[in-house]
Amino acid sequence: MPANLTADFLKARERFQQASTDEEKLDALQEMLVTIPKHKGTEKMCADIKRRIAKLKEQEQKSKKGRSSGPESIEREGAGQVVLIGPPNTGKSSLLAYLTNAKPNIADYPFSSLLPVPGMMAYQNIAIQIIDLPPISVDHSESWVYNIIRNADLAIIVVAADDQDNGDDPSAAVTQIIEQLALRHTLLVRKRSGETDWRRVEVPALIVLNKCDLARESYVAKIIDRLASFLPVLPVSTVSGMGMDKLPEMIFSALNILRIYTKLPGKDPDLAVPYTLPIGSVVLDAINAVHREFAARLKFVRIWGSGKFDGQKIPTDHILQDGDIVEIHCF
Ligand SMILES: Nc1nc2c(ncn2[C@@H]2O[C@H](COP(=O)(O)OP(=O)(O)OP(=O)(O)O)[C@@H](O)[C@H]2O)c(=O)[nH]1
Ligand SMILES: [Mg+2]
Repeated sequence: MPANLTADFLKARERFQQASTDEEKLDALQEMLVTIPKHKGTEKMCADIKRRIAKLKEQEQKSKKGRSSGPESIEREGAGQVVLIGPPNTGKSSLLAYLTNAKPNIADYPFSSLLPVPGMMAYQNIAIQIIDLPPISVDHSESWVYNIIRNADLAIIVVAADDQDNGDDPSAAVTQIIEQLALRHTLLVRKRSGETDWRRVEVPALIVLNKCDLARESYVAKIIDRLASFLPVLPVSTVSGMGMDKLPEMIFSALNILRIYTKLPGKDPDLAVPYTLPIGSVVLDAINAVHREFAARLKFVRIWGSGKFDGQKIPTDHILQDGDIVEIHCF
């Protein structure tokens, strides 16, 4: 049976044949698997592509295990992972130092950060991880920077308002960052659409316009207007502190998470340590977060929260709200 291969498939196969690294090969093979017409005549080819993908993934896993995690890999901590990205010298490291106890290198020359620096930001009763990254520029960025961004829960593009008299427009810098990431199949979005595939990821993002202490109010207002057409934007200054009190709340709400508390029957809930789950999570997600085994041994769940459910038994597909308290009864 003729395979009727599409132009997209042939392009991907050519890319595979010319690939020099395993990463490039894997990328091309995955594209081949998506674009190959699925019918009886291509079954063998599909199986062959899948076998090659599995082999490359296995090799990748093995080499990852053998390698001790390098300085550019950051272990996830807290209720969410937020990355600070942007052009050189805009105040990314200064923001990290302001929001957390971390001590990144801050300097008045560009490209002063070479490695990621994590810190923990306290927000009410949770901690959110903030990672300061080296700057992104067209001809100077390393691939691990993009990998960290792809895996983040939220990206903050940091641009600066200090160049008002040179006609330098921060929205041009924002466009460039968005494009640089799009080239690497990483889309910065207001809200995830869920329309992604194995290669394309969506990362929710905000813009922080820093160094507003150095700019005229009218200039800041004009730039904010422009930036707001891309993503939500907040004007700040890490020197005067302007706007900085609003940033933690903005980060928390952009993370799209809710806090759930648990209690033992007859006892008060522990309100100091919430579980955090994505908005839209149901009671079963909370049960699994507390203990994987509880779902199998579940008798019933009572919930307190939003004023109307005090102590009521609820089904496991009940949608949770921020601040709900659940009491799990097991056999
Ligand atoms: N006036 C003013 N200066 C700032 C502000 N934020 C940071 N700076 C200064 O700007 C310079 C660059 O700050 P960094 O925090 O190192 O900037 P960065 O974006 O991390 O720089 P790279 O890592 O090189 O990309 C330093 O001299 C800071 O003191 C601000 O809000 N206002
Ligand atoms: Mg820096």
